[in-house]
Amino acid sequence: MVTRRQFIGRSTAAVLGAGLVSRAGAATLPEAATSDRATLVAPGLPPNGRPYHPVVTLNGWSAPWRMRDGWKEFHLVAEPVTREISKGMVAHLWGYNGQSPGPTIECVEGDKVRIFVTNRLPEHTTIHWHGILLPNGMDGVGGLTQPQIPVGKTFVYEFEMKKSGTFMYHPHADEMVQMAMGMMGFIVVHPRNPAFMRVDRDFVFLINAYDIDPGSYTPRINTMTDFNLWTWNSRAFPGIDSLVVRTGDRVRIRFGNLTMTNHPIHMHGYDFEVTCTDGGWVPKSARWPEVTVDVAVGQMRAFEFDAAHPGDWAMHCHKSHHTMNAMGHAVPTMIGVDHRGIAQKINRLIPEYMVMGDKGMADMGEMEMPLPENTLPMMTGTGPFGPLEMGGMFTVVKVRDGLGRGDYADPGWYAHPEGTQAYELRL
Ligand SMILES: [Cu+2]
Repeated sequence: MVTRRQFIGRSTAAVLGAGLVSRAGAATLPEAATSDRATLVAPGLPPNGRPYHPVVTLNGWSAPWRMRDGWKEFHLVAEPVTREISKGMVAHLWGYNGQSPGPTIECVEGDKVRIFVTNRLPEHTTIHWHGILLPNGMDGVGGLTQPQIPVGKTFVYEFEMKKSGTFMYHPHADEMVQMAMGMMGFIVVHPRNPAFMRVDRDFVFLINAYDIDPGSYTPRINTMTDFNLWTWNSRAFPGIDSLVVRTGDRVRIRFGNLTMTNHPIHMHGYDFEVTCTDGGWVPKSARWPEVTVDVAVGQMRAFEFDAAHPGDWAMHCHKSHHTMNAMGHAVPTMIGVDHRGIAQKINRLIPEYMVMGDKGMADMGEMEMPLPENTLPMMTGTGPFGPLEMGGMFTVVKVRDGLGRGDYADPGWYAHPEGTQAYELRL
């Protein structure tokens, strides 16, 4: 775990050391902090400007800013990045400031923001600020509201954050390619009144998907629906951070969908209400209880609950193919097929041949078969009771008594109180 101070210190050194900021540019360009890792950075309080309660980006971090003449200045660098999708697999993506997604931008309603966007991609780009109310010329649609940002150039976006809420940023230039390559980031505009919609823990992530053939590193950018890696913040289970929560906390979980299909996000153990969309806060009178919230392509949702029930509560996309990692979808169903005779014959020719899938696919979760280079097992992850048989868009909300206020460290597995767990009937 790296503190924000260490983080900024190290990244400043890295940026200056690499000579990325010219002497002339340094006078006007704020530093572009960069990260080469996929670990959660526990939030720190804002060092200046209006006060707010920061969000926690799963497997990510928030961008530092510079205050100058009443403007909050951020610097995003669009560039090729390397992202670890989960242990055992890395992807060559495009992103911002060293990672995909880019750093979360946090600011406060009423802030004037100036965002410098430097293009270090091999082709032009722009950034669109999804859901933000702003002057038309700041909307970032290449060709429509501005010229594309050429390779090597920096453009400046300036606007006032007129309303608080849940937003995101992504290119509006060669969009299919650039989003398939991982270019996106989260924006949170906090309410001017810190007591409004106040929560104790506020988690954010973007829903994305990649199609990366086993043994390769770069996504297939022309894939429309048949992706093989279903990710949150470009991470697949078991690489996705747990959401660590203290019993009694008011919790908000915000997510946006930049894939090519909808995702019904389901959390166990609680009912909750959607309190915010990318259109704004949902009035109390318009909310209803849910345990699954569907998020369509290009939508954002935030739901809230009071963490009254300790435990390890699964949270996942309810499309069961989205809780699997790389797999072939054209494999025949083997359930019920009697292949005893044929297996013996094949074994004479190929001694390693195994019969699989005739009773279901659960054995895939246990078996440690050799995999091709740079891919993830279809079903993986181990819990206190054995294989979880999951992958992709799955993680655990860990609700625990007595955690510290800013403590997001993994508390381990839940210890079930006696008499509260399913048990085997022994006659
Ligand atoms: Cu899904």
